Amino acid sequence: MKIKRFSGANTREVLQQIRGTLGPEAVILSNRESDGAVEIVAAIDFDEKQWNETQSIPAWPEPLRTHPEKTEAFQPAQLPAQGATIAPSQSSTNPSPRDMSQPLASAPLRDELQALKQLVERRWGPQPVQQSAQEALREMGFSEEWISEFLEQGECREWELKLLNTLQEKVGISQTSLEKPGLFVLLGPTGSGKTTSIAKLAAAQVLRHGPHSVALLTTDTYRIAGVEQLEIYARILGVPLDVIKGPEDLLKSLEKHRDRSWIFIDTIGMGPRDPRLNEQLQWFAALGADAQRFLLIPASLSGRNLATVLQPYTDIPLSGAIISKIDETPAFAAVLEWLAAQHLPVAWYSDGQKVPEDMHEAPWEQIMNLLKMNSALHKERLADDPGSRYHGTQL
Ligand SMILES: Nc1nc2c(ncn2[C@@H]2O[C@H](COP(=O)(O)OP(=O)(O)OP(=O)(O)O)[C@@H](O)[C@H]2O)c(=O)[nH]1
Ligand SMILES: [Mg+2]
Repeated sequence: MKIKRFSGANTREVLQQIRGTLGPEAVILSNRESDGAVEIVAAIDFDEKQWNETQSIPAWPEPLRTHPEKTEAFQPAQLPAQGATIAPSQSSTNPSPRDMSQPLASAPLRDELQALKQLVERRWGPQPVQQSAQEALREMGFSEEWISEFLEQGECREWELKLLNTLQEKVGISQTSLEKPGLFVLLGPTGSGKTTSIAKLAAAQVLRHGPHSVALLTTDTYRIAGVEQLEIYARILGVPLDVIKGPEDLLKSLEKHRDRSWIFIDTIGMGPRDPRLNEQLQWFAALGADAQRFLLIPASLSGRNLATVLQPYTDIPLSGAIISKIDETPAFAAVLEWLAAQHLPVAWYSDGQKVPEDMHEAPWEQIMNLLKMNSALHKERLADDPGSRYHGTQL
């Protein structure tokens, strides 16, 4: 057994000396503070029997200063791991044999070691993972309330995978596919991209099945150039366009085009308080399961705007949402939160004005990539490598 006394300005320094001299297996036999210095007696190859024989020798007698092998008697402590609480302390003013009923470490020493421990945890513990997840989710546009609920649900290390699963489960993907013929109605706030999206969807079907499979209808009779915009697309695609002024027109047109497999209906965008909006929504609600209604949601909508503007559309049955203009916003998670609350799945998303290439199907892996790529955390990467911009699956 080798016993040695070490001293230094503070516990940390002395522990380092002990580790350096005796190694990590050393045990601490005693410690005390004297004249602002810390003294610790430590041993290696500790022999309890041999040690107990020294118990008759009074602790910290004067000769001990010159014979460090002989020291006070008490249970030895293993050299603590970095930051762990260590063995006992003795009063420097009244050296006496240690009272075994007293706590092993003095309050200042305990505090110092506790502070050390916390420092280590802050730097290398689990907290940074949680923090970086929190920051990334904020950058994506999730609300504070949503983030805390999400992070409370357990382990944060795999948070991206957990987010993907959560979105898949709470929002989901619309079962609608352009593969199957149908009547597709696009609804949504003013300027959300309804007409452009109709053009994109119709163009994709014309390219696949030819112009005879497609017809376009529009209710946009109020706005100057409302019809003209779609007329231009209809002419380019070589498909018919009917203007609908009421429910009778709608039924007549549907009858007229019953041999066409894909019918797309563009609707007029109106403010949420416009009474005509409800009237129009009722026309399409009346079509029941014969029609598939999709809500266009600009990716940049958030907060109270989002809830107010979209509220009128929550009263009719919808098949899914189209998130538009994803290219225009760095953070669109607010839209995903709203969709989750409404249990409304995503059908497509658009990320540009080009017809038809800027409309995409929406598997969640792609939406997750867009969330990450758009968020500020990824802007730097984008700047370094513009080619890394993600392009989704085209229609
Ligand atoms: N950047 C970007 N612009 C888009 C996208 N989709 C549509 N736009 C543009 O947004 C503007 C409005 O699009 P429209 O298709 O006319 O929108 P709307 O919903 O039909 O508008 P109203 O009929 O007035 O209600 C046009 O300039 C489109 O080119 C998109 O995904 N990204
Ligand atoms: Mg329009």
